[in-house]
Amino acid sequence: MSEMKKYVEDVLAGIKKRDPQEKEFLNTVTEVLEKVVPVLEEHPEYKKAKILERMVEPERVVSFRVPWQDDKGEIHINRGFRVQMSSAIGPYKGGLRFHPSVSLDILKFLAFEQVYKNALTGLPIGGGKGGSDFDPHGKSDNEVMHFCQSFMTELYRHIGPSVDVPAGDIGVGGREIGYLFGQYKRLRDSYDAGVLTGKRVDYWGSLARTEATGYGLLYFVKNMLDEKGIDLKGKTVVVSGAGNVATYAIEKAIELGAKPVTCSDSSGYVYDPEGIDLALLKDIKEVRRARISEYVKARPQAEYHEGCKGVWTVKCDIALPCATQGEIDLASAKALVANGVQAVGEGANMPSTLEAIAYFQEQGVLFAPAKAANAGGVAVSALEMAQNAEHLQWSFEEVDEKLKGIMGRIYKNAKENAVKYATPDDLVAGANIAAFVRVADIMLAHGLV
Ligand code: NDP
Ligand code: 2IT
Repeated sequence: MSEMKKYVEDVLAGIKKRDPQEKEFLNTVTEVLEKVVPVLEEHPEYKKAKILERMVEPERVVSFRVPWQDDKGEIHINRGFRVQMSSAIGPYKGGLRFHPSVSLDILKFLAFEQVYKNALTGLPIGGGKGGSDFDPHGKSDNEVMHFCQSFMTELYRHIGPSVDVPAGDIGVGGREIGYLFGQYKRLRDSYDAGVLTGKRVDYWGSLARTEATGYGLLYFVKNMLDEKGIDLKGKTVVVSGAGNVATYAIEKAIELGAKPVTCSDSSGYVYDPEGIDLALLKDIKEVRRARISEYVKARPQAEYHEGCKGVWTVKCDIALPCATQGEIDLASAKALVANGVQAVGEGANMPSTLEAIAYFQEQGVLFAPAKAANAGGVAVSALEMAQNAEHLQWSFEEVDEKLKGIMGRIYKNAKENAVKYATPDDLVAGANIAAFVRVADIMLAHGLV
């Protein structure tokens, strides 16, 4: 075994030994480190400076109690976290997730991913992630507000426009960002607009931020298909999720002439052979905050199936997982390949297991990895920070054009590094290497910190 392969294995073994319960974190670190062996060989200075050991240890982790009272007067205690993984390139930047599955393990995985995703955008942002095991499903606006206020009452001391800038993720959208911002502003007595991104556009939010992750995913996938001479027009697309990322991936897919036929939530999935009715989807999820099963009441030709895994058995040309981590396992990958899938674009963070990714790549499926393909959201968050700093708001078209340019550059960068260090279509290696080198070089420039 080469010296650098051994170095990577030792670092991974160290994580396993220290934090054996952190399986998701170990998965994502494994994906990155195993791919960067060729650049470690080219740059022995990284090992000498113990860059890997530093990268896998968060700069800071904050964990706190979040007490709140529901509408009936009952008291609940949730857990809040912020993982500040790396400030090498800029203030910590990354979303907040409110979901019962949130744990330190999940947030360390997401924060680690975020560092390299953010590096790929080319914008001045470090990486972090936070959230709570609070479940917003079925809560009233008043309960969500009280929870957000309590959460921010601790978080505010750890964030700021040049310190750490949270945004949304699963369970955190414009409504939650509004309540969080209101409480931050009250506690600090200062209108620091750039402390959070994903704000509503009527008070310092960026146009096209809501659309950015889904649109960016389609821009990335289009770059990948164009290079192979494959036309997105007329392609059947299977999408999972029915939240922010899925909705705007569906919107852009339709705009580009493709036909998305599914969407899902954690209860089940919808298959609409005539193509998803976007207005209906938005009405159910954004206006009514209802379950996706409602869809078939208005579209009798559509089918609703309990359980979300079945979505990957629907025949398609392109699969876009946009719900959550680990949703495509090896069995689902095999079902997709057996049905002739040509490309997979990850809108969610780490939606494919490592085995599923390996299978797609072995079978010659074009694969767009999450940290490159879903970077459009955080990229427009960084543009929101820029607009906030100059007290201006850019037009939708201006932000969308910039987003298109950024996604094109991320694709080109990942592709060039795949060609140079791996195999030409291995965008997983290409993206990881491009991001890793940027972070590592800046860490070296900052000395031992
Ligand atoms: P939303 O909360 O808006 O939507 C999440 C969707 O996924 C919902 O339909 C939800 O269903 C479903 N879902 C969530 N958890 C599970 C689960 N455990 N099993 C099955 N379905 C589930 O979140 P987003 O759209 O913002 O986020 C989706 C993914 O995209 C996440 O992986 C997130 O990290 C990633 N991402 C988000 C970005 C953003 O800007 N928002 C940027 C980049 C990546 P239900 O309502 O039933 O819970
Ligand atoms: O996973 C992600 O990139 C996000 N949830 C968006 C983070 C951000 O700061 O906009």
